[in-house]
Order: sequence, then C-alpha cells, then structure tokens
Amino acid sequence: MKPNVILYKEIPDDQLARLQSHFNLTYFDGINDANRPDFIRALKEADGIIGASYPITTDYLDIAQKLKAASTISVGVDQFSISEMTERGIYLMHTPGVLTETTADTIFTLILTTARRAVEMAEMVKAGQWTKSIGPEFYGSDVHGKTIGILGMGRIGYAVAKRAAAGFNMSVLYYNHSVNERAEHDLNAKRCELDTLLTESDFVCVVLPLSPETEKFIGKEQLDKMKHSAFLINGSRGKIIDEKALIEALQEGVICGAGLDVFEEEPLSVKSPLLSLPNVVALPHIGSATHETRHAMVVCAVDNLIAALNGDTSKNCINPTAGCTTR
Ligand code: 8YV
Repeated sequence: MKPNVILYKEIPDDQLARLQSHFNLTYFDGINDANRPDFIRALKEADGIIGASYPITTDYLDIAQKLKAASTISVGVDQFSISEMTERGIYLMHTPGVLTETTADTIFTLILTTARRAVEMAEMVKAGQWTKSIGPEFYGSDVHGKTIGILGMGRIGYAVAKRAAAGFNMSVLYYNHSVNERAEHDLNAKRCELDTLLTESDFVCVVLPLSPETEKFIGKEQLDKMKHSAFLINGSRGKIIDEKALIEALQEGVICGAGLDVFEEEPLSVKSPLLSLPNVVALPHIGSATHETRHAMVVCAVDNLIAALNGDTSKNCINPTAGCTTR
C-alpha cells in the first residue's frame, strides 16, 4: 500500500504527478478555517506532509500520530518545532542550496533599489513628475566600494558577500557563530563582533535563520549603533527585527533607509507605517520567487519526501537523529 501524504501548497503539475505516483495523496490548497476539519481528518492517517508557509504546530503533531516525515518547500524551518518533531521520531526535510543564488539576487535588488531610491524615482516618472534634471534632493547613495555587514554567513550570506566583493568592490564584514574560511580566503571577509559590524557598515544585511535566539535580534539598541547614512536590509525573516523600533529609527533619521522582503506579520498590512516611508523598499517575500527556483525547490522537496519515507535521510534532513526515537 502507498503511504498517505498530504500536500498543502499548490505545486506544478509535473511534481504533483510524481507525488501521486508514489503516494496516496490528499491535496489542500493551503490550510484555512474552512478546510481545517478535513485537514485534521487526513492528518490522523498521514505518513508524510509536504507544503510551505503554514505553521505546523504541536497541536497538529499531537493529531498526526502516524507521521514519519514533513517536507517543507523552503530552506527556513521556523514553521516547525524541531525538538518536538525529533522527540516524536518525525523527520524534517528542507530545500537548502537550490534557492541560494536567487535569494542573494533578491537581497542585492533590495540593496540597489534602496540605496539608489529606484522605486521612489520610478514612481515619480510614472506620476509625470520628471519635469527637470534630477537635483541633489533626489540623489541616492553609492553601493560600490562601501562596507557591507552580513549577519549570518551561511550559504546565502556567502552568495551575498560574493556579489558585494567581486561585483561591487565592497568590503565585507560578517557576524557568525563560526569562521567561514571560504569567505575569508576568497572574499577577504572579516568576522567581527556585532557592535563593530553595526557601527562600521553602510549596509547591514540580515540573513540569519529565525529561531528563539534570533527573534528581535535587531532592536532599538542595535539600530542606534548604525550610521545615520546606513541602510538595513532584511531577506530572512521579519521577526528577527523589532519592526516598531525600525519604523521609529526610519522616521527619526537614525538610519537612512531599509530594504525589506520579510515582515513580522505577512502579508504586511496596508496600514503599516512602513508603507508611507519613502526611504523603505518593501517586497512581498519574493526571496526565492522565480520560475526556475520555485520549481527546483518543489523538485527538491518531493525528492526529500520520497527519500525520507523510504528511510533515506542522508540529504537535506534537519533532524537525522529523529530516526533513533521509537514510535
Ligand atoms: C518562501 C523562504 O517563503 O525558503 C524559504 O525559507 O522564505 C521562501 O523561499 C517559501 O516558503 C516558498 O514556498
């Protein structure tokens, strides 16, 4: 008999067909109040689940007594309680690697558009306000030759550093729990204390994973240490920054601007003060959202689930020790 699997995100047809050939598949177009009772019913019998962007809470794990593997179509695993899953013998699989370069491109888009005020200027052109040669009140800031400070030197941090050093002749500082030899050797990146990074960087770029340790990692105290001319860029998770403190810092000119792909609450409310600040570029969480990369992520997540339900967790497993737990 085929294992029971729940899919809770829309995926391309070719990958849907792969899931259907391996599993007895139940599909939900996201999870919401209307379909939750059906989701819960299916969860009781599920051997595996695959999807993204929805918190799989302990309440759901309590229901999912047969669950052996969860495969998220994302690199971030903040929607899951890893320790609870490990304790219950449930493998958690994710999609690192395939989205690294695209996410670094998005982060660089934020750096460039924020520093060069590209969105603001494009809106002026569309509004018919290009009436004379652009004056100093509209000038932006250079990106090339500046200092970038990267919080988190993992795969995506390295890809951002590579673009900064090789393409824009920038100096790279980074804050990370360990030395990244490759970044130091190839890109002359320098590991430093958080305070040094905040005070010396022209662009402070958040690429840390969200965890209880990194929640509100950047607040008023940290923003106050940044240069008045500096920009804060977040391509990771909104909850790493205290959004209220950031809004105040932007309103009061403590920092020059912010480029944000992620927010404390998503979708961002249209009432958010962030949206009325000209020095903010806000994107709708599109870090990995290209045709090529989103497809590659789904392929990877489907591969991961097939492997995990066949007992192979040698690749892309967050908690390989889950298998040591008897259930
Ligand atoms: C998307 C992401 O949020 O991979 C991640 O951690 O943030 C994204 O690529 C998403 O989960 C896509 O399904």
